[in-house]
Amino acid sequence: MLRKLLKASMLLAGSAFTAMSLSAQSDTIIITSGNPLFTHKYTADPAALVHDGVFYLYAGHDQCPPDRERYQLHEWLVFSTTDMKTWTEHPVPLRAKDFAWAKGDAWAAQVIERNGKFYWYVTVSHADIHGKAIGVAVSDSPTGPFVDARGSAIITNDMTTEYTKISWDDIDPTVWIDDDGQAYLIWGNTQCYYAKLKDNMIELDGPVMTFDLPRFTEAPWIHKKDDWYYLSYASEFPEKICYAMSRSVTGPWEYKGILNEIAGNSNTNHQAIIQYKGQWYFVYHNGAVNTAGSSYRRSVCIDYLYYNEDGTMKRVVMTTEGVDKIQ
Ligand code: FUB
Repeated sequence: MLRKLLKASMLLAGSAFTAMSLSAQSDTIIITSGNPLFTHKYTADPAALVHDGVFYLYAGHDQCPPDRERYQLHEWLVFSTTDMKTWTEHPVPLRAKDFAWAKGDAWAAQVIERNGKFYWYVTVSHADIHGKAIGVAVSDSPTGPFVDARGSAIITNDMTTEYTKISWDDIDPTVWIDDDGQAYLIWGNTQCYYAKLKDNMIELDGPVMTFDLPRFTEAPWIHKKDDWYYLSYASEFPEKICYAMSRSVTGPWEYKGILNEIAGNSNTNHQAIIQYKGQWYFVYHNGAVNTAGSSYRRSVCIDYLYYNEDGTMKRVVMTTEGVDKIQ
């Protein structure tokens, strides 16, 4: 670790945007000063993982050129911290082109660990089957490098046409391993889908099923606290984050309302929720970095998440100060 730190170059948040199009070749230390976290490149669609006492943040890299207004992401990024202020950006761990069957679009994704391996479920566009698809990559390390675990998509658009004819409904995977060891893949746009995963984490173990969630747009995320399961998701457009609660990961889900309001200057508002060192964190993105931030040039932010005594969640207060340094 010490050698890595010595090798790393220092990059202060708030520095010029010249590194935006560069890929990290070695570990880079970034001292963050608030929200948005990073100002040297655009980061979107956060996912979070805590492993061996380290907080890992995964994000898509928004690379939309100045003369375009569209989602343009070719790779995913990984950052880690142990104090919530000093972040290490690791070399790019995975690109859309690492899936030979995909034609691009590094959309939302999530990493989960099982039996010492790290599985990264990603959204991409399929090269041969019209529409978005979900792939899964694997690594022995949370920072990669990751490789395609199957050589094919685990979910394709033609598997869900009975629910909706749109081509972008098979996006935004989240994965949950329940207390009995059963893993679930949950995803969707317009319709929220779920399916059991086999123990190998790279094959479905049953049919595609659906959750009924009011005004569901996309970005499902499952977490659990005490005996409650929480399914948070992006709702309507521009997106707020809403959530539902259940005693079981397969529902039924009871809608509980808005968790986070529309995030500044971005139509999307893609959340991850995780506990680290005793504190709950709400990770999301907005379009508020520098003067060029927008719905297609997004930036990850982190704020605190608090619960009420009955287990419901308090509405998130989005801040520019962000969260405090911890030991
Ligand atoms: O980044 C592309 C798409 O925008 C994601 O897949 C959605 O969740 C939305 O944030």
